[in-house]
Amino acid sequence: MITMSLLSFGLLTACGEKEEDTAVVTDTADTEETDTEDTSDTEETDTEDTEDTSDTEETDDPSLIDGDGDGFTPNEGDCDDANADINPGAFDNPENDLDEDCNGTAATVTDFDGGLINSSFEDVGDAWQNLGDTFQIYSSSDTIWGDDGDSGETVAAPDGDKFVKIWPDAGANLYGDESPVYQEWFAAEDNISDQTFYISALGMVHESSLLKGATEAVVLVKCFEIDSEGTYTSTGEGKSVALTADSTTNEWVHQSAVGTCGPGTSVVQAVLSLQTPDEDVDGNGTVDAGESQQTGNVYFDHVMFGLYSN
Ligand SMILES: [Ca+2]
Ligand SMILES: [Ca+2]
Ligand SMILES: [Ca+2]
Ligand SMILES: [Ca+2]
Repeated sequence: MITMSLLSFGLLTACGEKEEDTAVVTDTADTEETDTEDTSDTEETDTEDTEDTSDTEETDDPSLIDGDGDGFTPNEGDCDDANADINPGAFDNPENDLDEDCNGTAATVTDFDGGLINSSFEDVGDAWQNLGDTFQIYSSSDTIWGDDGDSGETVAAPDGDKFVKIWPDAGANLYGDESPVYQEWFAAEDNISDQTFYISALGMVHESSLLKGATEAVVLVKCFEIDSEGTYTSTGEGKSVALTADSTTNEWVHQSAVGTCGPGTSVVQAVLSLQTPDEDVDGNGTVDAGESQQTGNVYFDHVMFGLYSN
């Protein structure tokens, strides 16, 4: 009996404790209520805050979200928010029928008074000028070799069997350290002033080209006004993203540039060029005035040049 009583007592106590526990829980519930009430005030404030941020949440509107991370929302003129290469700040490549800059028109390159060229150098003829003896057309080989032809490294021409090779030559550097070849058009009436021109080409700095450092293979649009004494003054220029000797890939790389010729322009040039920065050629530890690389070469093929419209 005693045991039973004890057990009952134990059970009762346990129940009592449980009740007490529950009571405690209820208490906490009370406190929670109070807490909730308390915090609900803050929540109201939070809600106000959320209303503020809800402005950002309203950006659930796709036209206000920069979906492709190119810096422009559709509302800001991104006409393809799933393609980061297409936005109002992009360059509109005139060779692909795409309106990359979202101005409503796909840019084009067109002829102007017979000025359009599209040269694979299969028929280079006398169309391209050179300054001094700065370029050579490879006509019999479809491969590129080092200067002495003994590097063992060869790269095929993009197609066909000709391309242009350019290298520095004493007296050939019309524009500082450039060694250019070019085609040149003179204004008929005023058809060149205030026009934008486009040049593109495949370019290459081959590892066997003997070039070093920041040496560049570039394509340029150059515009000039020529005075009565025949002096050329620049009225505009466009330069490609350069291929450098440091980033030699041994592959043909597409590069392009646009240049707008200002008022008074009387000549526009399509230029393919090798540019060499000043360099310590003699190894005396300093770069002396006029000291630059005088060896090496770059290659170009598939040049397109004409009027740029967008
Ligand atoms: Ca975008
Ligand atoms: Ca885009
Ligand atoms: Ca385009
Ligand atoms: Ca466009």
